[in-house]
Order: sequence, then structure tokens, then C-alpha cells
Amino acid sequence: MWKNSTHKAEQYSSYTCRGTIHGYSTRTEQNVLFCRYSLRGDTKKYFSIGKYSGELKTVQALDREENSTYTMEVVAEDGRNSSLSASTLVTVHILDVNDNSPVLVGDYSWKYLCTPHWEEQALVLASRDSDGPQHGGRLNFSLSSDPTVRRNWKLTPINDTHTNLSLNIDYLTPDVYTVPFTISDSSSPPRSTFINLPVTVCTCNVRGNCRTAAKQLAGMPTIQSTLGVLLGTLGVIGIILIVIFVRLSYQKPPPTGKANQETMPLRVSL
Ligand SMILES: [Ca+2]
Ligand SMILES: [Ca+2]
Repeated sequence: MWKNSTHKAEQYSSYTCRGTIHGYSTRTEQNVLFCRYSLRGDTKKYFSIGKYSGELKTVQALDREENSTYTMEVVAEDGRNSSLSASTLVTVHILDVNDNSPVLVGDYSWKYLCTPHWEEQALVLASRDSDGPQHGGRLNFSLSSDPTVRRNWKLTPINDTHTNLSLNIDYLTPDVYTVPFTISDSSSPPRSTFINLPVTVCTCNVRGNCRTAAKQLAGMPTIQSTLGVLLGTLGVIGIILIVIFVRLSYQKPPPTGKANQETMPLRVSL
């Protein structure tokens, strides 16, 4: 016979979840000492149970973000007669800890901001934190403390996970700027992620479309630079071939036969 038990374990730390399953025999009180315990359905081998103690322990780290509950079957056999057994389902509720930092989600490489600054124009930045509300919750965007960054850029929260990034001044020279900021969760202490986001700033036409392409990101080849490299390589190869042909032409063997005779100095008979 069993008392049903429910245990809770904290995620992220192994070897910390302990609970004892209490089994007893109805035959005699003495038989309590002879119960043998085992687990069924612990498919991921997260737990172990003391064969005689019934103590349930984690044997590897649990991840609430993967499974918030874990159910297995605990079986007890009478120590003297294994045909006498009972079982119960034990559900472990995994508590959340702050083991995930917020991340920026989405592709911003094709987006841009117009200069001079357009009212209401902003990049909508999205973030995510895999922890529950207590350790994720409202995600705070914060610009780096660099005075130039704070002069040029502005972050305006929209909701718990989204924030507007916009120009804080009327005009920025068209270019690709790196905007450094941090996203922090609402836990205590919070976890943070530092981001250097490339942002394209360009002049725009009346429809708000980017009119002049900003400089390519550092390290990314342009079409012109690619063509330049290709033509330069072909030029070098051409010069090498010309030098080889010229040298070969100078190394030709002297002509033979008639031609050779004509090169002999003439004899003069007196
Ligand atoms: Ca978190
Ligand atoms: Ca967590």
C-alpha cells in the first residue's frame, strides 16, 4: 500500500531533489524494513530511488524549459514475497530558476532608418527569454552609456518584449552604425545580453524608401571591390604571361642553314 507523494525539484541543479517514498506492508509492521523500491517509466533516467530507503534523488540536471513536470511510477515489493507489490505515480514539478538570458530575435539586416529623421519611424526590436514570467517577464532594453550613442539613438519600450529603436537627433550621415545596447530580464539578479546591432541609416525619397545605399558593412565585399579584385588578378596574370613570352623569345636557338651562313663575316680576297 502506498501514500501518493508529489515532489518538487529545482531546475538547473542536479543532485538536489530528494524525497522519500513511504511504503508499508499490511502484514506486520516488521515488514516495513523489507520493502524494495524501484522505478518504472523514468525514460530519461533523471532519477534514482534507494532500493531499501525509497529516497528519490535526481541524478542529472533538470530543465524546466524542456519539461515542467516529470512523472514516473514507483514500485515497492514485499521483501519476502516479490509477488506482493504496489505502485504509484509520482509527479515532480520542476521549479524555475533564471538560467536563460534574453535574446534578440529577428533579422534587422535589411531594415533602415531615414536621415533626416522621420517622425514615428523606428525599428521594432523583439526579444525573448525562455524562463517563466518570474525570471523572464518584462525585458528591458538599455543603450550603452557612451554619450555619442545616447545622443544619436533612442529606445522606447512598446511592451514586455518589444522596443522601438529610433534616431534621437535630426540628422546622421548615411552609413551603417553599430548600436550597442543591453537586454535584461526582470529577475533578481537579472541576466543580461549585450548586443552590437548594425543599423543602416540612409537618405530616403518621399515615400520613405532608402534612396542612397549606405556603405557596406565592414568586411563585406561590394560588387565594385569584387570586380576590382578580379580585374587586378587577371592583370597580374597577363603581365606574368608577357614576361614569360618575352624571355622565351630571347632564348631562341640561333638559326641554322642559309640564314646562318649569311651571318658569317665576309672574306675579302686581295
Ligand atoms: Ca531569464
Ligand atoms: Ca529557467
